[in-house]
Amino acid sequence: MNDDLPDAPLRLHIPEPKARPGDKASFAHLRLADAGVVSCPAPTTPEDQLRHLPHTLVRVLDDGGDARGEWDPRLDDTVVLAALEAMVRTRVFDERMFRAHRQGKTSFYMKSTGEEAIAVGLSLASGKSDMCFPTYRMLGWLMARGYPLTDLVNQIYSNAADPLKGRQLPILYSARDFGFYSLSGNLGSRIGHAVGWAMASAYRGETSLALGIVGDGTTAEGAFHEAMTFAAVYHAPAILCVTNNQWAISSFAGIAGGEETTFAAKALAYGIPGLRVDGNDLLAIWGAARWAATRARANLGATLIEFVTYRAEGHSTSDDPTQYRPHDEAKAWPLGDPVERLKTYLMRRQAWSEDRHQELIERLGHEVKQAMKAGEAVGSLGASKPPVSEMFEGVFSTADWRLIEQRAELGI
Ligand SMILES: Cc1ncc(C[n+]2csc(CCOP(=O)(O)OP(=O)(O)O)c2C)c(N)n1
Ligand SMILES: [Mg+2]
Repeated sequence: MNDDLPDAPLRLHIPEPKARPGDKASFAHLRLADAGVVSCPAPTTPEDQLRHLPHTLVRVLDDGGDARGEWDPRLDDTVVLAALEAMVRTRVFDERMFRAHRQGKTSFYMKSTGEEAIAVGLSLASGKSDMCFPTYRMLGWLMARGYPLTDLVNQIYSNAADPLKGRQLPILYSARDFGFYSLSGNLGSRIGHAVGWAMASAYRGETSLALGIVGDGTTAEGAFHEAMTFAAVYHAPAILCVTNNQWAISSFAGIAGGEETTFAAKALAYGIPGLRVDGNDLLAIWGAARWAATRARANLGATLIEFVTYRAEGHSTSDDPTQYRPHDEAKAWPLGDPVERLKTYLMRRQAWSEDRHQELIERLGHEVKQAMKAGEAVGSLGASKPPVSEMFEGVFSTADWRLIEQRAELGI
C-alpha cells in the first residue's frame, strides 16, 4: 500500500472517436510513415529482431504514384494490370448489387469499397492451393481468380441456381476450388479454422498455406486470441490478417483496443512477427504477403499482418454511417483510394491511361449487367427458390432420424 496516493474515485476509460457527425473529420492521431522508409528484413530473420515492425507502416506507393523501397515486389505491369482489373470489377459489382438491394432484388448486401486492394493482393500473391478463410469484405479474392459472376448473383438473389442452395445469407460465399473457405456470419469463427487447416497442412507434410482474415472489431473476440496461441505454439504455416478499416459497424477501432497499441502489435505477445501495412497500397500488400508466405514455407511459422485501411461506405445495406461519423470522413482518409493509387502508378509507367480506365469500367459494367440478367432469368429475391427438399440434403452423409421424420412430415 502506498499511503502517498490520494483516494481518488476509480473510473473507467470509455474510448470515443475523434470526430462525430457535425465535427471536422480528423485522422491526425493515425501513425503513418512515408513510402519506402521501412527496410525489409530477410523473411528468415528471428522474431526478436522484428519487433519494431508493428509500430511503423510498410508502404510502397508514394503520394505521386511511384513505387519506393525494399518492400516493392517489383511486379510486371501485366500482373499489376490484372490486379487493377480485379479491383475495379469488385467495385463495379458492389455498386450494381447495392442498387439491386434498393430495387428489392436481394435481401442484403455488403460492399468492400476502399478495401479492394487487400483481397485482390492477397489472392494474386497466394498460391492456387492456399486457402483463404475470408471475411465478407474479401470478394476481391474471388474476382482476382475469375469466379463466375453469375454464380455470385445467383447466391445473392437466393434463387434456384444459388450454388449454396439458399443455405447462406447473401454474400456469404463458399468456393473451395477457388481457395475460398465458406464464410460465416459468426465473426471470428473462421480464424481458428484457418490455423487448424494450416496445422493439418504441415502435419500431412503438404505445402499449402492458410490465410485467416478478421476485421479490427473481431480481434476483441476470444477466438482471435485462441487462434494466435495455436498459430504461435505450433508454428502453423498461416498468414493471419487484420483488416483495420477503422470501424466495426458503428464502433470505432478504439473500442477493440486500437488506441492502446496497433493491431499488428498483438503479435508481440505471442512471439510471432507483426507487420503493419498500408492496406490501400496493392504493392505493399503484395510485398508483405509474399514475405509472410516465404517465412511460413520455410517452417518459421505464422505472421500477423494488420492492413490499415478505411471502410469508405456503410457497413451493409442495413447501416447509415452518417448517424455516427462525419459525412465526409472518407475524404479525410490519409491513405487515399486503392484503385486511384494503382491507376496513377500504372499511368506513370505509361502502362495505362484515363481512356483505357473508362473503357475498363464500361466493359466490366456490361459484364456485371449480363450476369444480373442471367440471375434474373432464374429469379431474383422471392421469385425463385431452391426446392424445399434441398434443405434435407448435402449436410449429413446419412440422414438421422430427425431429418427423416421432418421430411416425412412435409411429405417430400
Ligand atoms: C459473433 C458475432 N458478434 C457480433 C456480430 C454482429 N456484427 C456483424 S459485423 C460486425 C462488425 C465487425 O467489425 P469488424 O470486425 O471490424 O469488420 P468490418 O465489418 O469492419 O469489416 C458485428 C458486430 C456477428 N455477426 N457475430
Ligand atoms: Mg472493421
